[in-house]
Amino acid sequence: MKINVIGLGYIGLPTSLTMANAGFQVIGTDYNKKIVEKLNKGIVTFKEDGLEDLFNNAIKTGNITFTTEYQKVDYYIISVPTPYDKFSKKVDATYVVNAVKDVLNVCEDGATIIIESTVSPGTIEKEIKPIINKKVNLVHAPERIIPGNMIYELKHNSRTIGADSKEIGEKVAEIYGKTTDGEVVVTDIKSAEMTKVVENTFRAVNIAFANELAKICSHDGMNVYEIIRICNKHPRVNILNPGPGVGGHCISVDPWFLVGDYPQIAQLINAAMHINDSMPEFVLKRVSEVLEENNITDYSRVGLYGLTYKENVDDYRESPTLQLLEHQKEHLATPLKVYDPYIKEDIVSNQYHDLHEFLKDVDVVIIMVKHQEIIDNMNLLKDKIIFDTQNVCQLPNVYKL
Ligand code: SAJ
Repeated sequence: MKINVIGLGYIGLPTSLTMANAGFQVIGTDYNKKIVEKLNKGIVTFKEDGLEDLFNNAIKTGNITFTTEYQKVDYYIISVPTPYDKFSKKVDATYVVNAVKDVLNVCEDGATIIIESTVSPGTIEKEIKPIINKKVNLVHAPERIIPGNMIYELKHNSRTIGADSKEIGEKVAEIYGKTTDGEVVVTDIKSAEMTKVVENTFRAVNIAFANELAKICSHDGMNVYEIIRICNKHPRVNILNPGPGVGGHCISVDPWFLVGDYPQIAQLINAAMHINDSMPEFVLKRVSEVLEENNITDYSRVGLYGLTYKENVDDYRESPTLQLLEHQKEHLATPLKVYDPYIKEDIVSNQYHDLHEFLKDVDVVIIMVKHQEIIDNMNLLKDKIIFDTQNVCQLPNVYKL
């Protein structure tokens, strides 16, 4: 059985490799020539624990090839981005629609198109079904893997398969069952769409709760981490970690789909998203208080540690640091200095690529991301004023959220 995986990004690449390792014949397609060339040279295109091994094993099986062309096969897996429209907050399904159109140009009747990209409930009915001009089966199998632990989760997570017919759903479930030891649940398409968005919304709302607690505690001189630590000893309480904001292409995006589609109803979700979005500004406000307390007026010696949206990944999409810098541009003339061990190219001004150089040029360090590097090198900060948004620094001279 042949599978064509469309889109070789953060989800498509590991998915195609896992499928190949499970014994399927896989062709990975991406219209970005550079990605395909790199993969064909044996270079993995992003950093992720275990990805290189997965890649090397898949190549050894001889089951996988990479190309820019769409293929004539039995199964297609579409894993392309689904951003949201900043004004309407609704899902922008353009990439998925285009990928399906391209598949329809090459596939034969009887083929099955599995959409892994996250879409809001009803998108497949409203935007994909009207363009279907062949007898193909449409399935939604929303991806669920978490960056930082993707390879483990691909092998162990439960999967949701949404299909119009139980028979097709079961067939696709059988394929996914060969890649994961988690339960594979079959449902209808709209329910599958909804479950995925709900999962990420659940997390967004819970992070917002922790962030709001951080603001309340900060306002009234309480230690939010102490409060959460104690509350979480209750058998039915499990509060997440407050932080400098929410980034990435999932939790900071998907809940907006529900706000966009159900604006009158999704009140709690809307409030939660605004709370998370307010955190970079809150960090900036807290930092200005710290500077004032220390009689520092020169922002040019303030540095942000971390640019990625979370620890130990190289993905900086929608990252809290980028959000903070956007906000800072509007309010402060002096640009802050920035360093991240995972970002090799220059993406912002005043960016450093060496930790020691960075530390030489700053007196105040704002820990935005808890990369293992800074946890292992915390002693290098002992003479700095530290603002730790991640609660990882135990040094005496540290300020927290
Ligand atoms: N964050 C906090 N506090 C926390 C946890 C996270 O502030 O307690 C922040 C992170 O720093 C980051 C953001 O939230 O900026 C999101 O990080 P994350 O690790 O919670 O999740 P993602 O976006 O990397 O991956 C999520 C996962 N969804 C859920 O856990 C419900 C993953 O399983 C999905 O596959 C992924 O979204 C996706 O692609 O949709």
